[in-house]
Amino acid sequence: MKQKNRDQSLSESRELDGSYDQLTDSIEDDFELSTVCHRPESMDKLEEQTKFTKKELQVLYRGFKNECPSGVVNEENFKNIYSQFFPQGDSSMYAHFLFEAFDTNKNGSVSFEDFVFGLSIILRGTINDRLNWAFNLYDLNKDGCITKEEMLDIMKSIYDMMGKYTYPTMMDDAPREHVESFFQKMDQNRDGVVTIDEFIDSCKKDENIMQSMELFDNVI
Ligand SMILES: [Ca+2]
Ligand SMILES: [Ca+2]
Ligand SMILES: [Ca+2]
Repeated sequence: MKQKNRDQSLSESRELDGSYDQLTDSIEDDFELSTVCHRPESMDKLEEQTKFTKKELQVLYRGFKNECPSGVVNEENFKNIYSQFFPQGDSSMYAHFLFEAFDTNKNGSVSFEDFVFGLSIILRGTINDRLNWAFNLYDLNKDGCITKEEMLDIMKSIYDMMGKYTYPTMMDDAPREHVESFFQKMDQNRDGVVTIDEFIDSCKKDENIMQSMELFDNVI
């Protein structure tokens, strides 16, 4: 009896919301197809290489496929997705930097693998893993050190993303001041660039940075 009721309401909801069901069904089929037929080892491998369970990877994959049915994200898709989260500002520059940090094999697209490797570090990595990832994000030309100009570009892109309402025009100097104070702290040997060792060491000494990292631990 109970079963029957459930089936009944299920079929009713199917009728009401047929298109949605079709969509989720096809995503699920897609997922099974690609796991079973195309890449049987890939999910197992990803589970080994990341800090996600297979179940979590499946959920992430479904979301990824939903946003990007082709299975890869190019920079423009990435910017579009990102702009939805920051409608009040211009997130395109920051999204560009972030895209380059996610696209680890530098082929101009972020695959599901690129995506979960990055996410695994950001959300579940050790403090050192996360700081390494952040360093790579800030090191815009990926030459192994962060210049003041690179940090300023990143900082401006973050201010742009947050929008003019959050940071009114009278605070136009804010990014530069922010960078100056960061650099004071981080460039320990005063040679004008921040190396990975200086970066990790100064971040670990900074309570604010450490606290914002712990935030992730509490959310996920
Ligand atoms: Ca890639
Ligand atoms: Ca650099
Ligand atoms: Ca230095």
